[in-house]
Amino acid sequence: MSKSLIKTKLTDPLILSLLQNIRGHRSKLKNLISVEVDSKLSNIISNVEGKEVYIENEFHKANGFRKLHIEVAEFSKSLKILHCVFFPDPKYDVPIFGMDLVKVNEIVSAAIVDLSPSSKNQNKKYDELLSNIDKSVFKSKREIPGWGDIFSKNVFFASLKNESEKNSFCNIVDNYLSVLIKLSENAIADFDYEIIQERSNYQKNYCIQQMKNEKTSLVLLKYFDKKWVDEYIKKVLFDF
Ligand code: BLA
Repeated sequence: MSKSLIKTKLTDPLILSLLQNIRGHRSKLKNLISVEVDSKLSNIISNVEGKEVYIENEFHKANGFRKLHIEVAEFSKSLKILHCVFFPDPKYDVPIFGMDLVKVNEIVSAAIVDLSPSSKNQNKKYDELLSNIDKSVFKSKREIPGWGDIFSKNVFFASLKNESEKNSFCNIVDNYLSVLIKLSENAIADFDYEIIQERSNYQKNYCIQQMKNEKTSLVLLKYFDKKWVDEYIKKVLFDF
């Protein structure tokens, strides 16, 4: 069994329920182990008035995954973020699970989830299942920005306006994770160098594109200097 490192003082019910769900799915992975990371980068707390920061990270590895990362963060007691990326081990034909939830006071301005392709010939067995999930309740779907060509055609991106939309988003995340776990259970390691190389390049591109999202760095730059932010983005969020 792995330790849950996030002790979270966050009491946000939506973030806590997503966190619980993600951890539940993660616990089904074989050989799950937690990975220790320099505590200066994993737990970041500052109480300077008006500039409060609270960031907690969990890192694990498991069969089929090189890095399972969950982050919860709160800035100035008003901006709350749940960020999660499960990077597959490039030996396996498993997509990249990514989600981001951005909540300002009670408004969820951005809720995004995807199983993104990790190679040109990604296993498409579950595509139909993902596109059949009912997404009709959402009133404020959002457009994927230019850097988001890394996402699949089933990427979901919306603002969440009410309880029913919040619940539906939790269901979508749950469904996407169920598919991910199934795919990873059935995956067998490849040893073909070219296939592995191609998958590594896909992950590298995924990270490079994510780093073009200025909204991530702009928030961090309000609280930390540029050197720290660059290191955090390259080493903690989107390393390859
Ligand atoms: C948007 N990300 C945002 C926004 C903020 C952050 C403030 C703007 C909210 C909005 O447009 O309504 C900030 N996100 C963060 C910070 C961290 C974070 C500070 O994770 C971590 C410390 N972003 C990801 C991942 C995905 C992602 C894994 O980190 C998707 C799988 C997506 N975030 C994403 C997208 C947007 C966003 C698509 C909207 C960007 C836009 O519309 O320009």
